Amino acid sequence: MRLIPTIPYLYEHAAADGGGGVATALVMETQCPFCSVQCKMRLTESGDSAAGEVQYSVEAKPNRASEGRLCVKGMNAYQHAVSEDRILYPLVKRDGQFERISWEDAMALIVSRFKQIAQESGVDAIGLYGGGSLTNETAYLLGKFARVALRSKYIDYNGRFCMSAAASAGSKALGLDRGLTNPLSDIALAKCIVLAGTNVAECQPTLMPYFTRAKENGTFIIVIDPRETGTSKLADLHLKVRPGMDAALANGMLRSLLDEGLVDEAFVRERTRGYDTLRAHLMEQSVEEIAVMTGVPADSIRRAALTFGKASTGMVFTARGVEQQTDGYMAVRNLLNLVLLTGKIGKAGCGYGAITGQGNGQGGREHGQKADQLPGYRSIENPEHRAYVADVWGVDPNELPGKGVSAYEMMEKAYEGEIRALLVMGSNPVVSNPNASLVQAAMERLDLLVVADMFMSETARSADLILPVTAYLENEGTLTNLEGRVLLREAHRPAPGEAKHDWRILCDLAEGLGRGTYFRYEHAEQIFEELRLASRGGTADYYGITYDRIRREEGVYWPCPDTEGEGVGRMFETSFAHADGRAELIAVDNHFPAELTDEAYPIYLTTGRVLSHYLTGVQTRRSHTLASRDFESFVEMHPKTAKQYGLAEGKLAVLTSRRGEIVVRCRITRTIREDTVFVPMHWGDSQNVNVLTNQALDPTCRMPGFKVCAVSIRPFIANPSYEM
Ligand SMILES: Nc1nc2c(c(=O)[nH]1)N[C@H]1C(S)=C(S)[C@@H](COP(=O)(O)OP(=O)(O)OC[C@H]3O[C@@H](n4cnc5c(=O)[nH]c(N)nc54)[C@H](O)[C@@H]3O)O[C@H]1N2
Ligand SMILES: Nc1nc2c(c(=O)[nH]1)N[C@H]1C(S)=C(S)[C@@H](COP(=O)(O)OP(=O)(O)OC[C@H]3O[C@@H](n4cnc5c(=O)[nH]c(N)nc54)[C@H](O)[C@@H]3O)O[C@H]1N2
Ligand code: SF4
Ligand SMILES: [Mo]
Repeated sequence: MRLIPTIPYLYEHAAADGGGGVATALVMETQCPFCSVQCKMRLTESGDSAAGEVQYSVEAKPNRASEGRLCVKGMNAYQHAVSEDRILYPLVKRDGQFERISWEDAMALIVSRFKQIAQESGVDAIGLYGGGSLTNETAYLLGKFARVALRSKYIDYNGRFCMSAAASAGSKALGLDRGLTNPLSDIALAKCIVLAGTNVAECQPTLMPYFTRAKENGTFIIVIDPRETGTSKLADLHLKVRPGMDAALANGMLRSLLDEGLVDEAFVRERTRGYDTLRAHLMEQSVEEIAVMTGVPADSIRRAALTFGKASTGMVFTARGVEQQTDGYMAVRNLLNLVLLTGKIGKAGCGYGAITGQGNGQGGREHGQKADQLPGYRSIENPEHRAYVADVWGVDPNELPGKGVSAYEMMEKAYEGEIRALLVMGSNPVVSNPNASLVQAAMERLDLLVVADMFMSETARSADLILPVTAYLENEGTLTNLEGRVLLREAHRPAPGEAKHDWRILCDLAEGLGRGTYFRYEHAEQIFEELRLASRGGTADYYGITYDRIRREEGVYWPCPDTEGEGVGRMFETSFAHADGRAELIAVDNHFPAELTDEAYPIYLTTGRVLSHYLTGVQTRRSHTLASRDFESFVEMHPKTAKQYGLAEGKLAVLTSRRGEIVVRCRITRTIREDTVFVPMHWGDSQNVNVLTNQALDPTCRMPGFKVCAVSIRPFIANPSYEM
């Protein structure tokens, strides 16, 4: 790997030290750019940059969540940031080729095209698409930019595919959505833990010791997953559910609780509403029928329910396995029913956690880059909320647009021509959206696609303009980890080439659009100061949090309405966040996936992650250490399934769904259900699994059903002797 050409400040250091080739070091206290744990680390860059000899060393730094651990992604996260693949200058596409363009010309071009498109088709013809890797400051500013600079209603972000089911379920059931309702330290106190559709071992590896510690204390761990994973190795009981059937499985568990008299009547009476309806609904459920639907034996369903119900303390965690379903909202609600009926929330060792995904998956969903949201988790449809935020922004509330549509629906609008220009900041939608072929076509049809990224992602390739942005080592800002703890990521490395901070790009564009007076910031902290005010009094209240306080306290939990008071670690100890203080129970039907298997497409496909790669792989594939661990995609398949379709370990398989086909290599393992195959999501082009996935959305939260669609499988080369 070659490093980006030269790092001027190292020259300066060398010269100051007496010049020519003297070794210097830059020590960076930073945090990992990848998952929601946000592990802290110290990165040291040393050597002689003049001679092109630069070395890096990484040390984990203790902080409360990671306790001084780093996983393999964190250890190697510097590699992509310093790689020569970084885009260093703005690029414009002319005659199908990218050419260097100055920032001034790039901005002038975007502004004139935005103005022209708005004039011809209205402001809603311009869309914005954000991401959960962006800092709170940028995410906040992106929302403000859409509503104040462009005044377009079309803004959404990749968190729609990530957090929307759990977020809407938490908001409706508990009155507030904060990923974990407890501090991580509560895990060791839980006597029974349900891990539903979450693969912590590969996705938040530095959290595993919390669960192993619990296990050492005798905690009973129940894993719900169609596959065996690093996480299921912890399980005392593994329910290998048929993909998409978690809501039904939870009904089986709830009915068993009722049958055994394990409902916490006092808690249900005093702290919830809706029990009578739920009870009547559960009395109509049959555990035997549910066993057939879900593929989980009735005995196992009862055992899981009894163990959880009888345990003195317990926690339920969900992640994308349960949530990325066309009934993801309801599936999470039913697992929340389990928590609430047993009274296991708001006490030490009791609670619910939706394990957040992206680095700022939590903060990114709170401050306005979602179609229907204003800062502080306020609603763009609520007149009081609009008035409050408009006042902070100094605009007339009537100027603020209404709510737009969800991420995939924006892609459909681009395909249909209603959205004509799109600015993508912090996402690679061509690989991460369902039904990716339509999304690719939508990008091609846009009159103007602007992508702000560090790399030439699959989406950037289709862009008319690419704007180079700073990476985590260069861009200061706050991120909120999976516990709801707001952390400050300091930045020490100068931007390479002409890369700019995301927020700076938004300010410059606003200036060009004649709305610069609302976007005058010199540094990230000024944006955070405004965010504090804009979130004040909202459910995600950051008012009491300041950069200085975060530095002093190593992170502060929200809600934190007061600069003196503590943030809240364990939530709902005495009341829930609804006006009446109660949590809401709800009757949930036994939903089936939007697409069932049939003769033509006889196998379920589920998708997810592996340890060494991150999301669409744009960053991790540019790290030689990580890329070499898994250099291509694969399909995980049971030996019986492989035999049935003429496949074997290492052979290439063609997977076909109603939407398209991909070619991936077989990994044969007994650890997956026979009716299901698994393909990771980290590769694009001919290995992009989202070419296969179904665009059907959850009716409540608009989450796509990434975790189940129907496919057929065949060998890539029918005669095995020809295979490479
Ligand atoms: N290494 C790595 N870590 C990551 C990421 C990454 O890309 N790579 N991404 C980050 C992000 S943004 C996210 S959102 C999180 C995701 O974290 P997770 O949600 O834990 O990860 P996934 O692998 O998508 O899915 C989890 C499990 O769900 C199972 N599953 C599939 N279908 C079903 C089903 O129908 N029901 C149930 N109960 N389980 C099912 C899969 O087999 C898988 O083991 O990880 C974060 N951490
Ligand atoms: N089939 C299937 N599809 C899925 C999922 C699944 O489980 N299965 N999971 C879904 C989930 S949970 C998620 S979160 C999405 C994620 O999907 P994407 O949003 O597409 O994920 P990333 O690969 O993180 O893309 C981020 C892009 O932004 C760039 N980037 C990183 N940091 C910054 C920054 O600070 N500023 C800017 N401007 N750019 C930056 C990266 O280089 C990269 O190109 O995928 C979803 N898609
Ligand atoms: S990927 Fe997640 S667990 Fe691994 S070092 Fe980064 S923040 Fe920590
Ligand atoms: Mo995610």
